[in-house]
Amino acid sequence: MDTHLSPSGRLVVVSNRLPVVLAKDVDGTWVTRTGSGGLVTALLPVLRHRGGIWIGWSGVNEVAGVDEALERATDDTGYTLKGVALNTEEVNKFYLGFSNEIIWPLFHDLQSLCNFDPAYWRTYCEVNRRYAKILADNSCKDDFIWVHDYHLMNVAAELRLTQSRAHIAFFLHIPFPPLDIFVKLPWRFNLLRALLEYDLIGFQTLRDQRNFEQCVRTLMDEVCVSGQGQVLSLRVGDRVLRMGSFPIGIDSNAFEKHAIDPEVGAMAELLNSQLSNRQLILGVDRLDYTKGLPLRLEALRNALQRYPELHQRITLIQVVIPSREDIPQYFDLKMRIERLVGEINGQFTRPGGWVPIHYVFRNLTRVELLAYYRAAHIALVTPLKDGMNLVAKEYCACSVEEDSVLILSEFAGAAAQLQNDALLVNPYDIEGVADAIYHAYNMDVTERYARMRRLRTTIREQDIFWWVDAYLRAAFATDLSAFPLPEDFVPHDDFAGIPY
Ligand code: ADQ
Repeated sequence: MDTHLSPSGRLVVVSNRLPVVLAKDVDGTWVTRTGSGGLVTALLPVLRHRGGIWIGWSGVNEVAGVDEALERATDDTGYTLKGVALNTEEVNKFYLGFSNEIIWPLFHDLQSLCNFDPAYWRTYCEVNRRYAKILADNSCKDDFIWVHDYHLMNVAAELRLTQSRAHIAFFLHIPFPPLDIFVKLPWRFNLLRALLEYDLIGFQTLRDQRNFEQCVRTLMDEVCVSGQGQVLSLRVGDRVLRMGSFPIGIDSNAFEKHAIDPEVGAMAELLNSQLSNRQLILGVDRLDYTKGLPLRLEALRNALQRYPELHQRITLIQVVIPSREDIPQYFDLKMRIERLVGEINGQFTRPGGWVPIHYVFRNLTRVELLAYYRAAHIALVTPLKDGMNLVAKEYCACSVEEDSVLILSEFAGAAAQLQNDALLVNPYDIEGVADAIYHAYNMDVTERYARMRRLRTTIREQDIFWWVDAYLRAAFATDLSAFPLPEDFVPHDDFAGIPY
């Protein structure tokens, strides 16, 4: 998988957070637990094999004892963890401020929610400089440096100021917005110039890549884009860099294997028996305005109004994972969701019997999450915009009976790969989503099998290990024609509802 790295080169990963969670033991010493996300699963084996470093914020404000705890966590692993210290003000202005009150809404096409506070930008630059300094002190020119996500877009530019010539690549996990939206950013030129200091810029989808390309072509005279395929070449003065789209996958095998655990199976069976043979519709989302939860609930209400035969035959279990509740917008969103759930349940519940929406607001254990995935007959994944959306892929991987249906927003990155076999919907179209619910409910089992089998095959073939491999190949390949466009690619200005 990692044969593309230069022979002596280590892998240096840089992300906002380290891949471990720190907590205090009863005696006050720090203990660490390895995170469980797909990125961690994919990159830790490469780090173990090649050696390397993961640089990121520890997630705690204290510094005493943290370095020692991180050293203990990687004693015999062959790689090291390097913490970046952030104080409370930096967390507020860099993380909650610039990253989550500006870039997050703007890049999800919700510019009216942005708070373009100039102080946020200054702290973002300072914190990115700190990451770059730690990177400069801990890497050498043969290393392959891989920076992740929107919190750290300035790191390459800051690193170049230290005269570093290391190979430095970037992957954006969230969407890249269209030109008309991107230009609202007061620091649009600074940010584009900073991104162009990377050697490879990776996006989730061709659509994100094309948005970036249009911004660069329109706003930066000195940039020349060339190439035909999925990985393009950009010349900026005497520098040449690359950009490409690499849809992130999941550790599909691990999900499939865990989904057939007896404990998961028993819980899934219990869930279904409690729903008395109704079809279970599942939503699992972090509390976030990009996930389209109020519109999804309105769509369910619309389906129940227009298709009375669905009464008592379907139940929506909507799981909302608590997130950023101390931010007023998120707290308001939670209130809105809870009011809607109350209204819809008030409208349709039959006392002593059917309740159309079961609302769960808490973190789930892994067994619970997998049991919900496995038990559900239909998944409703309807974000207004999403870089990829891993829940859609995890749901399919866990649908081991292969008789379930995925309803997916055409504005989720995952739709580029799953569009042929999911039921694609526009999340803003309440009647359209309601029709998709009705369609999914009535879909016969032969069609369900055929669609879900193909979805699972795609997800299995393009898993997280395939993604790491494709990214590293694009970084080091000498011949970019090895990256042709997909056969169903839609030409540049042709929007046919297909999310490239
Ligand atoms: P993320 O929020 O990191 O987003 P997303 O794709 O939204 O990832 O998936 C959510 C993840 O949370 C899933 O992996 C799911 O299993 C997990 N999860 C669900 N319930 C949980 C729980 N109770 N506790 C802990 N984890 C839970 C960013 C972008 C996405 C992109 C990903 C990956 O915003 O668009 O898909 O990165 O690139």
